[in-house]
Amino acid sequence: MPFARCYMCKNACGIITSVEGKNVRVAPNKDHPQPGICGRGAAGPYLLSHPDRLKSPLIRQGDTLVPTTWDKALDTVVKYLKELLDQGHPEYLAITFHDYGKELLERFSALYGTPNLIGHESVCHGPRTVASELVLGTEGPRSVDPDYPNSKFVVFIGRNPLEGIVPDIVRRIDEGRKKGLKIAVIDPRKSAIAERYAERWVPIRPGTDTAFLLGVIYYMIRNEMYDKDFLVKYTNAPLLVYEDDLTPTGIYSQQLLEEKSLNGRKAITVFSLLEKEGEKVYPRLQQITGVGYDDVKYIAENLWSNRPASVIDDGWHTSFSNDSTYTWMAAFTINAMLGNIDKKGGLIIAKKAKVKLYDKSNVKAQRIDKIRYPLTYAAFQEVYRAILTGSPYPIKALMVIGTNLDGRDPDSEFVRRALKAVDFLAVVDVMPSDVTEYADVVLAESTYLERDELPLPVGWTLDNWVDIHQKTIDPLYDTRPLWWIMLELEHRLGLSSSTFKDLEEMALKQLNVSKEELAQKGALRIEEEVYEVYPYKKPFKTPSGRVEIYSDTLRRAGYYPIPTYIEKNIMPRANDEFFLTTGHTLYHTQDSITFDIPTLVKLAPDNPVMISKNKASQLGINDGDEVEVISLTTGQRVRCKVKVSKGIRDDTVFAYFGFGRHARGERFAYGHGFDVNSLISEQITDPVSGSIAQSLNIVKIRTLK
Ligand SMILES: Nc1nc2c(c(=O)[nH]1)N[C@H]1C(S)=C(S)[C@@H](COP(=O)(O)OP(=O)(O)OC[C@H]3O[C@@H](n4cnc5c(=O)[nH]c(N)nc54)[C@H](O)[C@@H]3O)O[C@H]1N2
Ligand SMILES: Nc1nc2c(c(=O)[nH]1)N[C@H]1C(S)=C(S)[C@@H](COP(=O)(O)OP(=O)(O)OC[C@H]3O[C@@H](n4cnc5c(=O)[nH]c(N)nc54)[C@H](O)[C@@H]3O)O[C@H]1N2
Ligand code: SF4
Ligand SMILES: [Mo]
Repeated sequence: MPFARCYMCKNACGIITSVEGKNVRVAPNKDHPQPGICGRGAAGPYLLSHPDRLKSPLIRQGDTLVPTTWDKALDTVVKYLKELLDQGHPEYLAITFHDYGKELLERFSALYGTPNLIGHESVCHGPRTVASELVLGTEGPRSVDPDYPNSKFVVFIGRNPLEGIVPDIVRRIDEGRKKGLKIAVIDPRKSAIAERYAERWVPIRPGTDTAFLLGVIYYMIRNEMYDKDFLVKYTNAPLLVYEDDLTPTGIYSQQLLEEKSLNGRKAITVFSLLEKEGEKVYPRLQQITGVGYDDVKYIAENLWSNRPASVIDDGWHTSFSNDSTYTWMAAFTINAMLGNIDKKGGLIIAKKAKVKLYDKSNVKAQRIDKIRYPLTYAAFQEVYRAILTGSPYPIKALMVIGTNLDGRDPDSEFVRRALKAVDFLAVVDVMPSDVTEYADVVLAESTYLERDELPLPVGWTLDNWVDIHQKTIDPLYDTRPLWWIMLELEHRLGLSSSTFKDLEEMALKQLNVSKEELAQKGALRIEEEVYEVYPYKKPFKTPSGRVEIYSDTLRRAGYYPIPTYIEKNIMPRANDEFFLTTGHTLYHTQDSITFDIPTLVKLAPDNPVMISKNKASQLGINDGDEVEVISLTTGQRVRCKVKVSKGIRDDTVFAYFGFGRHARGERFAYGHGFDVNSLISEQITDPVSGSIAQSLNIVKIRTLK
């Protein structure tokens, strides 16, 4: 029976598949370190016979897309890409994707010579990832994770693992709870985890987490709740910086809290500077965050008394505010103050291998989003702007691989304008999406049950595992896997003559596993220590090798170098105005194929806007009423139903994202719910990570009576 990864979302959990008669079945692989399966995964085999699926490549003929051959589809793409190469501007091609295919796309971009492989992160984990790069020298949410099974106290900030799930993370949290793990949740809405698992729900005002965490830091410093040894030895908390321009002196003090004169200038330790940042907001904490000192005390004291088996979770979807990078710098700083890094029950730096499928890069130009946001992980809105304005340089061709831009990114009108305006658009997908409607060429991918893939490191483990993905059946239609498509493009552009086997060998070598053994077991663990490696045996991959609470990288890029709260001028100003917040539902995957699967549509058919009981009664709104929601930031409006709830702040409304599909090719999805991203501006960003401040948008709710 084939070992496979589930690709009903991008978590790639381990499954085993089988064929029984005409049916393909999927089941959890219990021997995999990250076993599937959730409801969305269980619905996966339906894709094979889905009436809407893409069955062959398509090419644009006037207003419609018509079936074509692979030769014609690929040659059309190659012709356009060759023109850009001939003009000496490979950077005019941008490619976007969502995790899946990363290694293949990194290779293609490097060989072709475009720096503009830009993912989805500005609407997902951009802020926590830039913070984790700066402070810990690690990367995305899979590169550090709490040791939930051994933890005694975990704080989740705007994270709801019971709906934004990875089944194995839920299992690990449950394992911890059986052993007494306590949970606190900071969220404007009483999310599923706040409702079902939390001892304390902190209903914070959207966008103000940085102030809250600086309050926690201030309380901890004032009450001497910090691991002095860890901070002195392994962080730059004792680094002296000049107070006038915050440049580093290069000198580490023996004390954490110190101010003194150096070379005729005032110098201050990073830890003292941090205390001052806390002091700035502490007196106004309640006014800024809408929550109280009691919450600060509860969180600080539980973290401290359970250390090092206590942790602030490292977050996932975190693009909420205009200072979200500082939120996560503050969160990582608190973890360092607890001395929990790489400790049992604390915050673990995942010990993972990496796969890189190319040696030499032909990239010469600067990545387009890095011009405005030099430290960004990805800020794809800069690509739309470049398409529409030609500035800072033009983007003429776009390749979209397994991501649905219209549903994904803010300001749907802006996105659609750019998709219409781009000179050439190629899309690789398994289903029609909002984006395929704009495509010049659609490259129909085989579903995950019909394709082999490269061996890769397993995503959500703390230790180093590698797994394999084998196809269950041959493609039912004229579709191809992504690796085949990318290699064909390479060949036809004269960039390589590599085969799948070559890439597979490269990957196996880097992962240090044999194909035979992998094929036998499905997943293999590569022996490596998990606990107490960083920073005790190996330095952090930061410039100083320490935890960088102060970042000179930030300072040199023109940003404030330590976590600081940025004052907000965006807030509801009238009784019918609210912060709009959004998030993920259990029954659907982002803005993806699940919305077009009838069994899942039945479970979650639309997205009512959630409003507090108190506010509903003030405005005369009842549960189930239809209202108009008008965005004061994009000027767009929608109609939807209301869900009245006790579990949300009075100044905030919430709706699940991913609904309101525009593509008529998706017969079951079309017409269900509304598109929250039409109400969210692409202009309000976190200037450090370039991520969208999704929760700093104000909507007006109008009754229709
Ligand atoms: N079933 C299912 N599972 C999924 C996904 C899916 O779509 N469906 N998607 C996957 C992906 S790509 C991701 S990134 C993860 C997402 O997983 P999470 O990050 O856990 O999920 P979200 O639903 O985005 O959670 C956002 C929470 O933040 C709150 N929030 C909004 N604004 C603020 C704010 O300013 N401050 C604070 N403190 N809280 C705020 C919202 O109320 C919401 O509860 O889930 C993954 N797993
Ligand atoms: N307002 C608001 N906006 C959000 C969010 C939010 O909570 N609120 N969440 C954000 C988050 S966390 C994320 S991660 C993004 C996600 O946004 P996306 O990246 O767009 O979401 P996905 O579901 O990963 O990708 C969907 C696309 O992948 C295609 N697809 C599925 N399987 C395959 C396959 O095997 N091969 C190929 N080639 N294509 C496939 C689907 O048909 C669909 O077109 O959205 C973000 N946008
Ligand atoms: S979380 Fe669910 S849908 Fe996503 S890969 Fe795992 S089993 Fe599949
Ligand atoms: Mo995400």
